[in-house]
Amino acid sequence: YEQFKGIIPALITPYGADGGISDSVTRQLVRHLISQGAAGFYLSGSTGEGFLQSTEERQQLLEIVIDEVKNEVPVIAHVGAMDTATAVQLTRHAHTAGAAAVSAVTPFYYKHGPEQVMRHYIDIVEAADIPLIAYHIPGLTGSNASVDFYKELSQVDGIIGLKFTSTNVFEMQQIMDSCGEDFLVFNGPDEICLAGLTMGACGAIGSTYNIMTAPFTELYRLFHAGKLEEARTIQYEVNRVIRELLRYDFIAFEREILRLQGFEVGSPRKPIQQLTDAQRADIYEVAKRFSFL
Ligand code: NGF
Repeated sequence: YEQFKGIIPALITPYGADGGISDSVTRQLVRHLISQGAAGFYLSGSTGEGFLQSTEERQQLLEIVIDEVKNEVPVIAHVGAMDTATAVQLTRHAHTAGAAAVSAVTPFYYKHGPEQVMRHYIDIVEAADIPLIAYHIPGLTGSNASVDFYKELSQVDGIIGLKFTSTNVFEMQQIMDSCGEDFLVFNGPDEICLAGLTMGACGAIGSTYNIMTAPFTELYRLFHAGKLEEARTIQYEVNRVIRELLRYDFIAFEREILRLQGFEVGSPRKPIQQLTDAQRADIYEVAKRFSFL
């Protein structure tokens, strides 16, 4: 699974004037991000607003991206859903469409025990011949899946890794230590990308790579070249932007930066924050200060 490494944007989903997925802007954005160093794409996750889209839309987006990317970089389809049936349906489609892998958050809203969560993942992985990357994001799902749970999960055929979105780097390291070297762990929180790589993450999947692909790609390169101080300087720089981003909903903020850069990605779907003119003006100042324009 050498192909899964590097900096992978959790793609913002571009919407057109009619509110649907924009074919042309999606292609434009994906091309641009590849030119900045994107090592793959992660679709319809939190950043991609997968939970605010219909099953058909999630499938449509995947088809557009795969068609545009061809085989240049791997495309990971997030198929996570509250219900197993939808996740299975999306997995079968992702396989047919030619995705490199699928990924799924732990099922949310209802409180399930570990056996049910395990069953959910096994049903997904058995649905089609495509590798699965589990997704731990307790801040949003409320999941309390433990290190031991992931150890067991890593032994299931076809489950190749975990996207770990928590700033608990010790827990991340414990998962890596328990699951073995072949189990891929992706860093989730972009603000600690370097910390995650240092602990052994194979790469990083995150939202701010939609707007800062190039510096993070350089951070990744420097880390692997053993230039830790230079990598740290970049992490500090990007974190100054993330600090500004965290004053807003991250999706609203990133969409506005992309719009200012000429990508008409549209507004996020409600109830995600809709920016006021004053907020747009503020983000414009941030964009200027941090040389996005
Ligand atoms: O939004 C969160 C919540 N995390 C994202 C990312 O891990 C989610 C992270 O990039 C993701 O990849 C996805 O599924 O779309 C943050 O937005 C970033 O580090 C700024 O805090 O924790």
